[in-house]
Amino acid sequence: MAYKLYNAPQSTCSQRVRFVFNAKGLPFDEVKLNLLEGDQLKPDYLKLNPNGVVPTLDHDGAIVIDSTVITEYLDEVEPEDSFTPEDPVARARMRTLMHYIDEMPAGAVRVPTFNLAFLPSFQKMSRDAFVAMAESKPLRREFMLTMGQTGFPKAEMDGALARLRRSYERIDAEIEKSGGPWLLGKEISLADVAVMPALVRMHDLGMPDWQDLPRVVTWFDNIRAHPAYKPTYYHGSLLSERFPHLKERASA
Ligand SMILES: N[C@@H](CCC(=O)N[C@@H](CS)C(=O)NCC(=O)O)C(=O)O
Repeated sequence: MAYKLYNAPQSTCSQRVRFVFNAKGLPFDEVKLNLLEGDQLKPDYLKLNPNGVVPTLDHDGAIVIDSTVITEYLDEVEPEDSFTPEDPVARARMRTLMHYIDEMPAGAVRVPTFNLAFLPSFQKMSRDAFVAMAESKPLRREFMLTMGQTGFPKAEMDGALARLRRSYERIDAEIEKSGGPWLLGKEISLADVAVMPALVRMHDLGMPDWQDLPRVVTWFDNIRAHPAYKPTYYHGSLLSERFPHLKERASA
């Protein structure tokens, strides 16, 4: 059973998969792609993942893409230390939350990420090079062109931050409903793993806008204390560790 994970240290979607591997104590080979240099858009990689994004899992030659699909796949083929409830109703609830998370915080977090962390790199490019790079992206072409080389406008940024805030409130409500400490109750599930990187990212960007929600504060402390957290967020996995201009933003 050999696992090869094509991913990127700071990629939020990759962090979900690394967390599950680490929590299960499964060895995996990591192929690190440089997303700003366009490794994810090279023809050989596009054959594996036609979306031109990370992560991609190669399991003995079987290719699985999309981070939430990969985490579910891993939990099926390596059921020990399961992240999936046995009860079908609870399982459905977990999947509902995973869909919500992809729709809301995971999508919204890209706006502050790009504006605050990646924009300076894009601003160094010529207009032609930037447009060519944006147009080569199968999934994110329009996203990149909307951002342009001046960044997302304030209304877009405000909208993303509002969607993130509503997501924290939803997490709070879910924990209250389940009794916590995790989203579905006593056991950590793939829904917790799915939402983790968005909160870690906003904390890293110095905008942890959930300090008035004690259940979310505790959830965040708990996930950072999980044994899989440190190996997942090895040095270089936080944007503030890669982009010196973010250092002063990041809180301790
Ligand atoms: N739905 C996909 C989204 C993957 C995704 O957006 N990956 C980002 C990094 S977190 C990426 O590879 N971006 C490269 C690009 O935009 O060119 C998943 O969950 O795997």
